[in-house]
Amino acid sequence: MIRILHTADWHLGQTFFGYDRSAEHEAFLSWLAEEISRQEIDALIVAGDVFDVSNPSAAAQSMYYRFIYRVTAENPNLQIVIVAGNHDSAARLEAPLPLLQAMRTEVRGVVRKLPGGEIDYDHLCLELKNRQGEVELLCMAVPFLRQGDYPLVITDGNPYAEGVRLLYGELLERLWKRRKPNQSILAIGHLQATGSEIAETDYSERTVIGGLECVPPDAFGEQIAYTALGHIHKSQRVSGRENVRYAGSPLPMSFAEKHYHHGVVMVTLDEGFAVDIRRLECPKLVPLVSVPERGAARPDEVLAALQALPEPESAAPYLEVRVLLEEPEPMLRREVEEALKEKKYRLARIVSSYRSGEAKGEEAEETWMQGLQEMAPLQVAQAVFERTYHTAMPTELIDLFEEAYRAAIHQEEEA
Ligand SMILES: [Mn+2]
Repeated sequence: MIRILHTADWHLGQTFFGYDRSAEHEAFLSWLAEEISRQEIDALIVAGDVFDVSNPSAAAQSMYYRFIYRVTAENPNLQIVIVAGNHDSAARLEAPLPLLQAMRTEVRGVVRKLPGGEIDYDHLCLELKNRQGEVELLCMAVPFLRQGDYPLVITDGNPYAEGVRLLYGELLERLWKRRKPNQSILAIGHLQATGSEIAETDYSERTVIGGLECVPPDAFGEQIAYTALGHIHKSQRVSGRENVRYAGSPLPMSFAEKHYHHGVVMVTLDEGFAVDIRRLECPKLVPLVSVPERGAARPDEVLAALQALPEPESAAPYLEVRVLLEEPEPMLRREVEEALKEKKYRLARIVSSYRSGEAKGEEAEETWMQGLQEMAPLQVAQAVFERTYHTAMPTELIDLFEEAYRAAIHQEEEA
């Protein structure tokens, strides 16, 4: 028997609308350290996006190393496997590997190539030991895959999805060959699986438009006892499969995630199967509050609701204010701040929606334009196109836009 904790998307160093979150990250890591000891965890699996940005601050890095040192010192048999996510710098995350290996911690960020140019599959295969010190878990530690990281597949379909499927297939074949009957197989990945549920107004997951970069869940073969995924912040099973999961982020990354249950997944594996899978919910240190609770309201209603906000019981909540406006109101922010002056709330953002000028009659009552913050980049481009040319954006342009968007995001991540 071997027991793992699956977590992902820590986004250490993230600020929330300018507010420092280190207290929340510290609280999560200290809760996680306690759970690792209490639940007698053999291996901690971190499925990518350890840091929020590719060049994390000294404070964020220090928090990360202190955590690894603490849990491996407190639990002399604990093993850790970390893969890089799209927010991490693959090379930077791997740089301290020689030191981390001394603490039974493996990191995979870069997909290495053999001298002949073939993918070094063996480097992505790891062995994890049970309490008795025997290898019981064979692990494919796959980081977020960029172009060139996965095998090239000539296909009419989606070369990314097919390449990723082939890569996991190759790894599974290798592991299955050397597997002993009592050993289980674990897959790790940082990707978007087809059919996974994301928050519609949330772009922190950097969901690529149009579902082009989705990986079908059958890429993870039936012989895999458990697939530990990262990237999507909402904890979920993939396509109803109990043993293919996103752990979800431990902290809400946006207001769209405020109703999620944030936590980690504990999995017990035995004789080739995940015999017990349960979620451990992590404590929420700072609440997220929206005024009004749903939708948006007129300025006078919003200001009255702000004045009526109860005193928070613990840490000052992050507050989102959503207003419906007839026309721009330059004094609005001042008035909102004034209403909150005596209150222990952290104003994160004011989202304004305007009545759409073109809508007429009854329709006008219901038609409000979304604020820019609520829209995906493609939606913004489509709206401008429609307004300018009075016709929908043609598919070729949508494709070009998506390509340009991906290139821009990629450059930003490489930077
Ligand atoms: Mn990610």
